[in-house]
Amino acid sequence: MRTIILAIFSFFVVTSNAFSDQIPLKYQGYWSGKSCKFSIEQYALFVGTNGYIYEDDSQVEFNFVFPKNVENWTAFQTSDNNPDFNFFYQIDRGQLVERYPPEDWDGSDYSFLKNQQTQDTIYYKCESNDPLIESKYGELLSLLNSSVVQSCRNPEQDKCLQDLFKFLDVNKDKRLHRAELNRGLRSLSLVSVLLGQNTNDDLDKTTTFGVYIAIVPFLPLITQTLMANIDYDGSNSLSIDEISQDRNDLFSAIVSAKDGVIEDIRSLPGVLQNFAPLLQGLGNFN
Ligand SMILES: [Ca+2]
Ligand SMILES: [Ca+2]
Repeated sequence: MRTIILAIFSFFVVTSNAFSDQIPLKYQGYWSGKSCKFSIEQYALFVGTNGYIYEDDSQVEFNFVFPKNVENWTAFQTSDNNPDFNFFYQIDRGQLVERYPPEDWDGSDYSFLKNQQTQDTIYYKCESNDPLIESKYGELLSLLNSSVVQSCRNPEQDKCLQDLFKFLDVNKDKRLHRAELNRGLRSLSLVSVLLGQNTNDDLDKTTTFGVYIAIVPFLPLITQTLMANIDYDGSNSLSIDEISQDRNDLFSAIVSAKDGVIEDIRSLPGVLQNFAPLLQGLGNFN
């Protein structure tokens, strides 16, 4: 199971291999227009320790980022240096200023940071997350606020596993129950789908959510397989000892379960290409 958990989180490691430090605390939190109500402002930005999620009336955008200081601004660079997501931030009188480079930017001329050529976006700091954003992305927001991504980008596998366990163990009873495993898989799927749309310009947020909602019914099948093979003491829950054991015999069971799931998923839209290799990884890592 340790290798399975790591296979799942190698997904994060792969997408985040260029991380440096965490995003500075002053940027972390929930930002929007003055009223802080998404229904009024129609745009919102949540910044966590290692990534952000942005939503407006037409799109939703998620990225793991690593921050870089450039002339009193903080660049949120994505691990693949995607030029579509080159945003620069600064705090000015308590407000968050977001600036982006001019079109056809060469990637090295930072003069636009001094001489503004594009329209800045201004965000106000909100005391709490908008309930609408919280209900849609709550699991993702807690993942962004947890230490999981930071730990799992390092080769220290024990720390990754422990932090992942803590993140999954919502009621803190040191046992993972089915609902907690389902929640973990839902977070992972949402990350997978949101990152998948970054390489596909044709997707709007309705399509993205359609894909996510299509995945969700498959997740309990994966949970069921994990539980059936790893709950060694029959407690109907997983302890950290149980998920820390390497048992080759469980791989054959998982391979047969995920083959069925992948077959079903292949009939879904192409954005799931991110998700299928992840499931395949469950059988390939050992
Ligand atoms: Ca628990
Ligand atoms: Ca157990």
